[in-house]
Amino acid sequence: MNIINTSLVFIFTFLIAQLSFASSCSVDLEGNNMMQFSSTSIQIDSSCSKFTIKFKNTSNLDKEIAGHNVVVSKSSDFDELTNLVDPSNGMNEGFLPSNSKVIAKTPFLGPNESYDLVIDVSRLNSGDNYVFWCSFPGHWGIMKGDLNL
Ligand SMILES: [Cu+2]
Repeated sequence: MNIINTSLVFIFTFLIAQLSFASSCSVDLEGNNMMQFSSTSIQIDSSCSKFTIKFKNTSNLDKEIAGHNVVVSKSSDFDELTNLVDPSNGMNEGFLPSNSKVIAKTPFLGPNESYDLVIDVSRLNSGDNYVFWCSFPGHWGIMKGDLNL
């Protein structure tokens, strides 16, 4: 009987640990009508192997006029990457060419569209500073936040 009780406690503790682990490896993020993200800072727990930004565009503007997306890069690569933004690269690419300095990105989203952006945490170093930003022309001056491990 004692063994069974001990086993149940162990299994229960394990399940709770899994649940809290899962909840800490994702965050909800919205982009709105005012060209603002709902958060300006994202902290990733180093125990996460993958981290998901659950992004939703709550704006009512068509994505061709003012779509929103999320790009993750090092802070030090931000200027170089924003200079590469060109609509000829397409909405699905966030107007960005293929570039190894882009750690993760979503397509541009229109009203009420959402996208789960999965970040490979092994690509982040705890000593470096990262940013998440919207690569729609004119947006990243405001739509930019810090992301750290
Ligand atoms: Cu935007």
